[in-house]
Amino acid sequence: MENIQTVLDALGIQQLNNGVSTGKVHQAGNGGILEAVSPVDGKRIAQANQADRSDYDFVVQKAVEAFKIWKQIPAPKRGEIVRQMGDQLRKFKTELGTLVSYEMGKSLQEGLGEVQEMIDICDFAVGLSRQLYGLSMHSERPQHRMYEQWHPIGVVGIISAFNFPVAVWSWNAMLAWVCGDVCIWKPSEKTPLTALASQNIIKTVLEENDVPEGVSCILTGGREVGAWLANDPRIALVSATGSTRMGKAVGEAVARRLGKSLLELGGNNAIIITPSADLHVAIPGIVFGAVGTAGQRCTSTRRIIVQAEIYEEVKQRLVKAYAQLRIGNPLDANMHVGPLIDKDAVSQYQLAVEKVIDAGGTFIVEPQVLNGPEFSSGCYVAPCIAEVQNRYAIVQHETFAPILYLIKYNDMEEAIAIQNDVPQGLSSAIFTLNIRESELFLSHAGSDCGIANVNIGTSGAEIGGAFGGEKETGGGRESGSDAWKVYMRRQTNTINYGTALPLAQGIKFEI
Ligand code: UN1
Repeated sequence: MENIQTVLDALGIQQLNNGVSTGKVHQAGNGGILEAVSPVDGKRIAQANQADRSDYDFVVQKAVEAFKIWKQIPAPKRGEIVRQMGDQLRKFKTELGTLVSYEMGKSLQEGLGEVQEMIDICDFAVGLSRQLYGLSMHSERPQHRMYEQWHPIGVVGIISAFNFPVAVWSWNAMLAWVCGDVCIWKPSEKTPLTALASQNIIKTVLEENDVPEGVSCILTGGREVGAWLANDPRIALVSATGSTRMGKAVGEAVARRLGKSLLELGGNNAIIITPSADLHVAIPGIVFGAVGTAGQRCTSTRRIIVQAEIYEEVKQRLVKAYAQLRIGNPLDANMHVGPLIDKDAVSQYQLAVEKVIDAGGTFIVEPQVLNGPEFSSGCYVAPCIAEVQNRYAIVQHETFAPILYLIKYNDMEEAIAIQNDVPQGLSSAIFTLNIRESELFLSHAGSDCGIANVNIGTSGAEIGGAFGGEKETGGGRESGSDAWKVYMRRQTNTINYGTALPLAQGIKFEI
């Protein structure tokens, strides 16, 4: 593919890439070769030399040293450097968006959208660099002043997933940098090239601003690199995005050493469709949520909970909408749905389909693994819909594939109970024009998720809000609002500007 070669050249990606970077030194790791294969056409794109333990220790040492310098640079000055990174990302938006699409398999539109999220978080972080506010309190003692301030926390380990191979890093790194932290990124082993390309894009900014070596590090590699980060007391915060299984392993290891973790894990996101729903808005919302990124977002719509009176109509409309879907090369703007990430994901899709049937579910849009020359990678599957019961074990489980479950409800309390009755708690939505229903859904008696939307779907969150969820989703929040606080340590300060030493709580102590 000639076009892809041009993109790789522009992004500095070669046939064999240095998989270890301190921001200044980009070197081959000693951990063996990591192959990047495109799910679009099954072709090997390029490879990287991944990190072994000695590379890991080399990088962590650089990061620890860099933190000593970086934390002393004023936050707005760090923000200025992040601003320049945003400008670089603007320049390379088309190339990086195209590589995201080719290496990961999401549509080009979504690949470009992902780079846009990176640009947006840079802008957000620049503003934030002047707004790392603490509170001041009134002391109970005369001539005393109390306030809290936020200090940089240290080295941040970022473990990201293949589905948002670069945006999730930027949500973490851009905030961490303005907060005064340094970052070590372990990208998904399924998408190393977009990570190395992102580092190449910001490299000139690091150089031109004399940013200390170690502020922006990359360690490509598999699960063991994540485990090293999780177990290492030198890593102050481990931010991990991915499966609940991975998050539990990371969370346990970090907790064992009483470190800090930010976990953003699986979702099992539902949309409630009430009788007053505007179906012209709801149907595209459902379909985009369920088939966008081939159902591989953590916010993908997995369950539709429909009121009995309109159940048949919604079902028919969904069947009709699914019949229009075009599946194929995601770089072709005419396609709605690209491939799954790899053949293993296809097996998971097939396994889930079997489990749905075994449990008693009925497919109303049939599942299928697609064959033929345009699907030669073996990673393309048909988005499907099954009528199920919420209690089925497979429905309780997050399958990273475009399988949509249809569930019937009678009254609103039942709908909310079904929505909440899964182990995960990331994103949720309701389509209604009834203010009582929407307010109930948003109330403490409503959705138990970190994200609850009205008249929009479950995916496609903006960076300005805090992103994450409850229960097995891990409880962490990334991106907007006050998510920055997890990247800093809080310090409470009490200052006595008087001539006496009154004690708190009125305690008398005289010597
Ligand atoms: C993810 O799938 O890990 O809300 C993140 C969305 C995106 C982020 C998804 N902005 O769909």
